[in-house]
Amino acid sequence: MINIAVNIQEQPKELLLSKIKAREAKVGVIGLGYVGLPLAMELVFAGYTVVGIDIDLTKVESLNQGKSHILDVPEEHIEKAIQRGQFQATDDFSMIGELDTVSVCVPTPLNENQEPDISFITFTAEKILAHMKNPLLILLESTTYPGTTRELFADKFEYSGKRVDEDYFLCFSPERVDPGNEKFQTKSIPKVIGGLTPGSSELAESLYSKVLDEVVLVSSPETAEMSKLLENTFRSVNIAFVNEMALMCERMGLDIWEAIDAAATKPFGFMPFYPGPGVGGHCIPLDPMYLHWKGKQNKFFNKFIETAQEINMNMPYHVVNKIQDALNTQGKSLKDSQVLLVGAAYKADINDVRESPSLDIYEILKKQEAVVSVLDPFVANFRDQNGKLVHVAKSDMCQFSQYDCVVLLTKHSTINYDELMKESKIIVDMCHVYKEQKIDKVHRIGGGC
Ligand code: SAJ
Repeated sequence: MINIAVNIQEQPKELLLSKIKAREAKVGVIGLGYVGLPLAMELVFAGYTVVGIDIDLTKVESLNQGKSHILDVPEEHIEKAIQRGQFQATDDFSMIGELDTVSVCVPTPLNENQEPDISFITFTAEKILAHMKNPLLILLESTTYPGTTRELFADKFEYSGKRVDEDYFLCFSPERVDPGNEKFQTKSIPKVIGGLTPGSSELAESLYSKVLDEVVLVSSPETAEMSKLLENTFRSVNIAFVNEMALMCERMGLDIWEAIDAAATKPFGFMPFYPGPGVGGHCIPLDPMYLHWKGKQNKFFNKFIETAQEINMNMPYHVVNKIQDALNTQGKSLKDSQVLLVGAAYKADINDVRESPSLDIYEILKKQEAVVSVLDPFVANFRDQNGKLVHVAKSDMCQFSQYDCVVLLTKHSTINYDELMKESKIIVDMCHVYKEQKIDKVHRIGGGC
């Protein structure tokens, strides 16, 4: 009996499982951005001691001073975690040697050819391989194409002599963080987990079920990778669909917004999406291209993704055409006209400008020699395509009447739209602020006018 007991205890999975259950496992999070930092705090709240690892020393130092660079993570959470000795940030990857589990939350951008850039994942996998000591549970969270977890982790680890279920356990568990979403934060969003082996799934479920409200196990890392891309490609395609419907309604003199609201009264079989100036953010413009790329590797050309990407990427040009048409009604051209863009952020009430269509519209207008200003209560500045810093005005410093055209791009809740309506000469409304259908000076996307 003793021998059997000794054997069970020596099994890497059992050992790790008991550490996780006892909250004795030392857990790590690599990448302390809008995904990694909230996850690190949830692991702390669940009673674990967390090491946060990031390549950005400025971020590391500010975190260790108890500061937060993520709007959704209050500073007092970080301060308390540090005071209790439950959290430390570092740029020293050798700390991986002390860990029992590590969640990888690094960026997966596109390169200049609109193809996956997996350099951050590759870099992190190499660091883990170089520094890991104990049997390590690895959870890749970064949105990526099906096959990444197996190809960039498992294959590399096995080739170097590491054995799954002995030296490491491996899962893909897609991040589903929606920055600024007060209703759904990290803890309350169901977490999909696809393990390389049953042991990997069991360990990941054991850890995350203590941290998050709901865990959803699937049969493989590839299924988990695919599920995340399916979610966001669904969104991209439907946004493109409604953008094209908006252009059609403009051509037909119909009001797309009224049509959507009417369709949305159907209690089943319909889900409203809304036209806009284009698709921004770190997910929707990028994730479908990961799937498109992997499809091509399998000789499958996904026309839906390509068409959606084309429609969404053309919306900024449509906005500039609407501005041009609006100025024409006053006998003006774009050149030398004073144009104010209201909203630099890619969606309301956040400060994120990544892939924001507002920045594309800014560049197109500059090329047409318009005089462009930008207003955004949440964004202080951004860099233009040449890397030049563009200062952004705050709403209370803006005289709307001084502009030939005011363009509403992001529906921030803190802007005084009544004052804007009163003072502006012409308005191009891309985010349905003014619902009235017939106001001469308001030009709406998908509007009846
Ligand atoms: N957009 C439209 N019309 C719509 C919805 C969005 O034009 O009907 C535009 C937005 O203005 C924005 C872009 O699309 O520019 C993306 O908007 P989003 O609401 O999808 O917000 P994101 O980019 O923050 O997407 C995240 C995603 N979360 C993750 O990937 C973990 C996405 O899966 C969520 O569905 C989304 O948040 C959400 O629902 O808020």
